[in-house]
Amino acid sequence: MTGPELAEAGRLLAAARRPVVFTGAGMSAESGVPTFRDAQTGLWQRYDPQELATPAAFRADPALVWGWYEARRRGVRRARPNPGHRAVAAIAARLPETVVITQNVDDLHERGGVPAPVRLHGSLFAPRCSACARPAPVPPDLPPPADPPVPPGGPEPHGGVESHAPEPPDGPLIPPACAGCGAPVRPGVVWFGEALPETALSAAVEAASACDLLLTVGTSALVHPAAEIPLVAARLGAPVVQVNPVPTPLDAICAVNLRGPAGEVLPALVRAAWPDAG
Ligand code: BJW
Ligand code: ZN
Repeated sequence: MTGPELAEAGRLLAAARRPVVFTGAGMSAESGVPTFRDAQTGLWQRYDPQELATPAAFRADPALVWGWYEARRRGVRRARPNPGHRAVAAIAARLPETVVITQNVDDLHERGGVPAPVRLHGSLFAPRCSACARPAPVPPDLPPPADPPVPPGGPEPHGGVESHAPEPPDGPLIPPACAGCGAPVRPGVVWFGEALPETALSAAVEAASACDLLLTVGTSALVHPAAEIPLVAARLGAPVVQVNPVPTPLDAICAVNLRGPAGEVLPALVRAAWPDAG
């Protein structure tokens, strides 16, 4: 990331009234939540998505799949929003028409100060019946550490993972039964081959069509139809600014590519847009 690129992105953000912030797994990487496709650390380097993230995988081995998602949910509960999540919340506070669209299934945007992001791929915290779709309670677990309050204008708390009381070991876990029909409860996420939630997808397309800036953060832009959201904005003339340490298929349509981690680049971008703020 160079000074002129940051200055240009800051100028675009300061001029925007209806920005969209479109996020992927890289947004939460500095909170300790693994991405999917990064070399060394990505989940799909260690696990086969066909065995864990498809409806057929759940039918074949519900305990394997449920146990894997419960372990990930516990990991997310221990994680804290990082300065990038706080910076997205600062943008939304400054520009009330901001729409945050996320592919992430964690709850770090909410805990970072964005109350209702548009969720394209569901949530680890919304289990439902695999047969009748009745919402099911999130299994009880130990309370997470409280997120520290952000002092107005004060230093931003750092993200990261905190350890706390002992938890069940990772591994297969028989899913609870639906209170309505008795079928196994499944994670409330969108698996390969499943349709995205219609309301969320329409809201995302509508926001991307109407935005005057799209900021894409921490996504490889390989998974469709989500990856088309920045393309919709670009096609209709909105500038696209990308935050990612490495190139992606979106590079070519971006007005500015800010190479670097979200937890550092986004706070710098907010400072570049509004030098007088906090
Ligand atoms: C940092 C950083 C830091 C690191 N700071 N950055 C068109 C073409 C080809 C295929 C298809 C197509 N249309 C549909 C398909 C099929 C398929 C698909 O896209 N496959 C491709 C992978 C080939 N899509 C689907 O199946 C979708 N459904 C569908 O199309 O349904 C059709 C249908 C219609 C009607 C009826 C029925 C069906 C569903 C896709 C669901 C995706 N689900 C997952 C799992 C969710 C649950 C779970 O968590 O387990 O969603 S897959 C996974 O990928 C997850 C993510 O949301 C998604 C996107 O990944 P993301 O966020 O981009 O992460 P990474 O790891 O790929 O990238 C991280 C990036 O961060 C990298 O670039 C790093 O450099 C960067 N980074 N550190 C900033 N600190
Ligand atoms: Zn049911």
